[in-house]
Amino acid sequence: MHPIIFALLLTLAAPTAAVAEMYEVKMLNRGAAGPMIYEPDFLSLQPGDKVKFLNASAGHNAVTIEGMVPEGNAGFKGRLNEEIEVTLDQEGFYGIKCSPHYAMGMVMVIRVGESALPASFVAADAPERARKRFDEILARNGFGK
Ligand SMILES: [Cu+2]
Repeated sequence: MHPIIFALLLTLAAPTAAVAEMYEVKMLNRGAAGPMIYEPDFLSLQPGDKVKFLNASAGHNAVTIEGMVPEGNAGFKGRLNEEIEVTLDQEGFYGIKCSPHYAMGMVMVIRVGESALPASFVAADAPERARKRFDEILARNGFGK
């Protein structure tokens, strides 16, 4: 057999490695579900997948919320108008807020892996409107009380 064809067959036979996915989240002044919103507001990822936050409207950012990241995780902090791109390697739930619009309920949830919703995530301190949106997002995705 020609060596090049042989090499090609070997490549085809090799098991396909898990390819990291890239997800995009729009930061919006107004979305289909209301004002000051991430679209989508929930993502379920595999460890190693990436998320990029897009400036669909100006004046937003994406920051992990204290007490709403997996144990020992440093989280991330995008600057205002920064289209931050993050790789999420650690399994668990991540609560994300827009700093200027946290009190208006601009939050989202990312689940990495197959982990269950930790009680600490539900108990973490959040402004009333943010908490209400968290509850709604979690319930809609099967993590309700
Ligand atoms: Cu915002």
